[in-house]
Amino acid sequence: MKKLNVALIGTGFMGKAHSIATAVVPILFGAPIEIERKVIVDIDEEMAQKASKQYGFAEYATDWREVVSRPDIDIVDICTPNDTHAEISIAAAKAGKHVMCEKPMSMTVAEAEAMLAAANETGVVTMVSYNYRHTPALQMAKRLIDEGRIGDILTFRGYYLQDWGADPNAPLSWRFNKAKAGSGTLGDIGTHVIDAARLLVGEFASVNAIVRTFIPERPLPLGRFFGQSGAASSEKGKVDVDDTALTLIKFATGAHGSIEVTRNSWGHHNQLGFEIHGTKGSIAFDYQRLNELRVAFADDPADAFGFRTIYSGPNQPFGDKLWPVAGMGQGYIDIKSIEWYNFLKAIAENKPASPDFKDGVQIERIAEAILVSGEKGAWEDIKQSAS
Ligand code: SOE
Repeated sequence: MKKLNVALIGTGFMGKAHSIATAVVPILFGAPIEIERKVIVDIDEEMAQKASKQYGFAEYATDWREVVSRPDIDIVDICTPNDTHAEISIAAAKAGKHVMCEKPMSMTVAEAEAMLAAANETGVVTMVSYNYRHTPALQMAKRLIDEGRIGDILTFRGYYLQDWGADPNAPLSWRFNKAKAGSGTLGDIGTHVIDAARLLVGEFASVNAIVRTFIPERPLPLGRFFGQSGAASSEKGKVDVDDTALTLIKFATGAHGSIEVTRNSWGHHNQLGFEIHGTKGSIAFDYQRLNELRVAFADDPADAFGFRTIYSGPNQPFGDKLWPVAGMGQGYIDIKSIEWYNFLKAIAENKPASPDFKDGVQIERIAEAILVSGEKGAWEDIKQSAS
């Protein structure tokens, strides 16, 4: 297969992560397809130029529209704020480009459905960047579940806790603005746990949630900032999205569960995790200890029974391609690289990637149902089968 040229749109935090992943994926995995990091795009020319040098792209540009229609571009990698995902990815898919899109896929279910329809029209490969599911320990959890090692799943208890939003003086990033982000904590980080829950347990049948905004206004930011923190003015602006969502879940399998998400939990920096209890054992994972999977199997000898820890290494999924000794430590970039490896492999094999836009639509449906449930204070059923 010919070498494929990548255009990366967005030079912020995620642009940096995707740049490293696309640079190292051939080294770590032996690329399933040769790629060239061709052009990086930012509306700010100075940032685009700086990023092309720092992140190692051959060219830079300021207008994504010109770039996604270029005949020499094969893959469009969308790392921009949420309000641009639909427009860029529809244009890219219609131009026949494969699309990697940062999460959440879209601002609304309708947008996600339009993105999926555009991709279906041209048959391009798509992926939504729910990166945590590619963590080897989490993939090990999936392997154990699929092999029946913890029996039938009874309950899922998930969470994603961060603290960068806990300070009322933290500036009003676009992540607190409905017009830019679509929703708040739920879309930003809750969707990662929804993705993990669908992967490990299965489809959501209905949800019942408490959704709240703790800090209704914040200081306006002074200029653009990288990541979550930056200089702020003394003037304040309105927060019009959720700070937290606590959701009860009924899964289609009959299992039940809960997901708690907040960016207002002091001391929890980037803590995505879950416990899954089955008829024959339990599994626990916490991203702040991402190299560890805690397991307890009912048939372990009684005098040695209890949770024990599996350290990720060559015996876990993708571990053989990373580092040769368990416990050496895998990290964020390893996971982003696994994500890119899976995407490129799907393109090489002309198969759907996972999670793709179809998964993304279903995650948007669940997130929207959680917000509706929070408003109504009642159970909401989830529409199934994105086509
Ligand atoms: C901010 O909450 C954020 O950058 C999210 O947008 C990412 O998805 C998460 O991985 C880290 O935190």
